[in-house]
Amino acid sequence: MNKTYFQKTVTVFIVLLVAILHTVSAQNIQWKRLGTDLGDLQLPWKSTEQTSALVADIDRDGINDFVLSSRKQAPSLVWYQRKGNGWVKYIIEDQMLNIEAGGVAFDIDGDGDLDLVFGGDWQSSNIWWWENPYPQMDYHWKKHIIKSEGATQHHDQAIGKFRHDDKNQLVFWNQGNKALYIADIPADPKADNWEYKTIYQAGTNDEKHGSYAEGLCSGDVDGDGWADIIAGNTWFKYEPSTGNFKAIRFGDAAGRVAVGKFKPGKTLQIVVSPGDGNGPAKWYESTGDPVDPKSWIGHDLAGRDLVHGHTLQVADINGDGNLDIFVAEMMKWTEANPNPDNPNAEAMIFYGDGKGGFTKTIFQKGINEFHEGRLADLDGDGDIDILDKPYNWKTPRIDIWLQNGTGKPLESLKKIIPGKIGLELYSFRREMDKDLEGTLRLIHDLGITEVEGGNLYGLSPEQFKDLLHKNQLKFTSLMFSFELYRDSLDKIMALAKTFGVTQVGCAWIPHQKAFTREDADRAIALFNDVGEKLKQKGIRFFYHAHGYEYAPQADGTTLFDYLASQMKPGIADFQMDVFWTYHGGADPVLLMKKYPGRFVSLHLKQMRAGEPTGIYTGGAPDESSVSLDKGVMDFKGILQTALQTGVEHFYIEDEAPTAVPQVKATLIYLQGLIKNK
Ligand SMILES: [Ca+2]
Ligand SMILES: [Ca+2]
Ligand SMILES: [Ca+2]
Ligand SMILES: [Ca+2]
Repeated sequence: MNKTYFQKTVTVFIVLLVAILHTVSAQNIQWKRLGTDLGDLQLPWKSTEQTSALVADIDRDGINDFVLSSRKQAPSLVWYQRKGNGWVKYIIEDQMLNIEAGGVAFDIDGDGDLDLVFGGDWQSSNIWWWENPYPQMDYHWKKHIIKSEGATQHHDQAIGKFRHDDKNQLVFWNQGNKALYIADIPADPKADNWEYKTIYQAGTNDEKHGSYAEGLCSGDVDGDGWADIIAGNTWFKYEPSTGNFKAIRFGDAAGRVAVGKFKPGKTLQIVVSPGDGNGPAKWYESTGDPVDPKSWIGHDLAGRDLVHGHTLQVADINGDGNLDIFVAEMMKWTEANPNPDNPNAEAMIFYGDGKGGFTKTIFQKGINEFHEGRLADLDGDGDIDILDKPYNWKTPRIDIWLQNGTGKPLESLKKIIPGKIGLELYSFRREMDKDLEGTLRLIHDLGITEVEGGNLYGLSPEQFKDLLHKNQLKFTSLMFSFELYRDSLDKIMALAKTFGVTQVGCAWIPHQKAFTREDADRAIALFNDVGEKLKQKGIRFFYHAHGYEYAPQADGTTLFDYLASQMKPGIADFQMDVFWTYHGGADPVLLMKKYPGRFVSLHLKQMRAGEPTGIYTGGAPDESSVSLDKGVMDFKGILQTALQTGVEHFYIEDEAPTAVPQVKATLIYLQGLIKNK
């Protein structure tokens, strides 16, 4: 056997093994189909042209609902409320409006509930928004006009803070003009006809679109902390100096777009699938500066051109902490043709390995038509399900696939709010320096009982403990330096005993410039050693990562992955500071899913918009901490995943000089998460 043959054989074997492992994990998902044809849901309407589908928690009960639109025949907009194990249908728009595919759910009027934006098709110059009647869910939705003149057809909308300030804008395609427009959400959004302006004019051939310019989403492509616009095969970066958007062509063929981080690093990757047309499904990554079009390279997903791949979604479908891609073709679009245009239409799931690799699986072939299919948890059990409505194949019709049926409903956040919400004392270090006793009293008055710390402000452990006790506070976690673990573990054990804590951590691994594998190895040896000794005393050790661990390595993993693989579970685990996780370019929710049971506690710390990520210094300005209700991360999802994955303690941390009022705002936000739930 020559060497090349041997290598090839080994490679083939590994590929097969990986394929088998992936098949098994994919097969562990038993998809349970529900549908209007099976009597699980009421038909939406009589219309045979079903255009868009959105998933959103319309009634604010913490479980997703969904919205469908149609044309040709009234009603043109309905929503389905998740109730018990089924859905109840409500009509939003009883007129016939010729609503186009696309649409977006967003709190347009800022009253706390999600409103809906949809545009008209080739027969209409309109874009509308409908006002959510919450809390009267069976009330009429009032319709408002965003655009009522100009060219027709508005396939796809997105909303975000694209102009680098606190205001949100609506971005929309207008296919009749091949133009991408932006409109500030006005101070009075109920006044008809918003002002809008062109940010991009699509050419005739250079987009390589199927039928027309389409596809729109938002995401922080370059990791500068601000949401960017991704449209067709171009992404748009706002230029504050000119007020314009720089168009950066990232891909050859355009179409539906979605973004996600399929491998570690600073930038997002972009997925394209042909919507109303044919072409490849590809994912694109920037190998250098994402502002440079030449830095982008594409990778084909399906191995062939897709036919009307109108469904494109990104989510962690199998819950392994790695993002997956769902792409599906249409089966029929020609109205006059009673038979399918594309009888062998496929729906595919590409399972990501978190390192830029994908395993293709076929979800359906030649059975169901997918058009604007959506991935979301539709039944509130925490796993990703699929919502679909065909465009005009066997319509009217809705299909829902529940992952492993409806499992155990997610636990209520009441389990941790307010009782388990503690405070990292570092947040109030400025106040404690001036008035230790008064600050501890303030913490008590905020309703907090559990605290984490390490600095005793010059007091003896007994004195500090007495002071905590006097204010009904208790240390549940203590932090010490790497050097103290290395040199004086007995001291740490004595302090843990005095304060009665069962968790102790270390928040920094000493290193020069970049954090290296050698640095990690030194830490692994120490953490496993002290972890064993602490475990014998009933104390659990954790390492608190600061972001430098998430830098991508040559093999597509991170040194955090390495730490997690080498530190022994139950002996040396982790505390997640969600700020530093995000700052290092990782996703707190995906990371908790990837390493369930390894995070013993969380630092609840929010990041302001405009703060760059994918930074490996472990340092940021104090002012970049904001209250949990502001900033870029969704703490509801983070807390829900924390509950699902076994996190035991939660400490609010706020490094800003305005920490006291911000922690107060954070506590109000957390109370809001359990209101009416
Ligand atoms: Ca609203
Ligand atoms: Ca950006
Ligand atoms: Ca996955
Ligand atoms: Ca589910």
